[in-house]
Amino acid sequence: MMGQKHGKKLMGLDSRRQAFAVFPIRSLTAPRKMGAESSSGFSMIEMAMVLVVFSLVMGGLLGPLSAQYEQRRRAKTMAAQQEILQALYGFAMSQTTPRLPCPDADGDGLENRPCGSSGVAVGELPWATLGVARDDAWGNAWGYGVSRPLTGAVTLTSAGGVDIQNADPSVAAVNNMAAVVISGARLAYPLEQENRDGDKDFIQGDYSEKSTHEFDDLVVWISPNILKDRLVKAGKLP
Ligand SMILES: [Ca+2]
Ligand SMILES: [Ca+2]
Repeated sequence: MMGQKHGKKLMGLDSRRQAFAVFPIRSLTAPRKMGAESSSGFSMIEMAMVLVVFSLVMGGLLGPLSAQYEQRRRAKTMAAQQEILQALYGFAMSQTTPRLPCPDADGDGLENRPCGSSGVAVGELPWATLGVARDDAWGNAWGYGVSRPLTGAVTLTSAGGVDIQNADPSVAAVNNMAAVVISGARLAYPLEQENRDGDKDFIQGDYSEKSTHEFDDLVVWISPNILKDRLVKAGKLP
């Protein structure tokens, strides 16, 4: 009897164990599968929401961020242009006969002289001759125009020949300048063609994205009056 009871008990245990042995497999796999499905379903909704929020945030951030980078490039380029002007004044003072350098005509950064005696010589800035940055912040070579007579000698009676109109036609042009240095900046707009056509006329202006008035070139120049003043102060002109 005992043995039978014990045997039944054992059998009962075995069957419970079997039941447990089966149940955990079902109970652990089945609910997990459900959980996995529901959590992956939730994740997809969540992901979609995250993506929407992300794109909204990035859309809102990228515009100002790229504008900020662009602003930094413009500031860097304007600072480089001020250095170039100082280098041009320094170059003029350092010559036995004070003069401005000719443009670089073959891309080696050195002036190609002589470059004529009348009108305006146009080319790239002789950055290596001057010892300044080779490019603007966008990697463009600097454009350079110089009044040819001033590449021979600057005297107290020298006048320049570089004419710089304003992108805003209501603003007066600056005519008869000694030299001009141009950064094409980020884009080449139709208005800016005047800065690349190789003649004595150039165009400056405020940054503009206004349709048909787009302009982003950065243009600086040397007035012959300031050049002469510097040369007198340096004792190079009487
Ligand atoms: Ca431009
Ligand atoms: Ca022109």
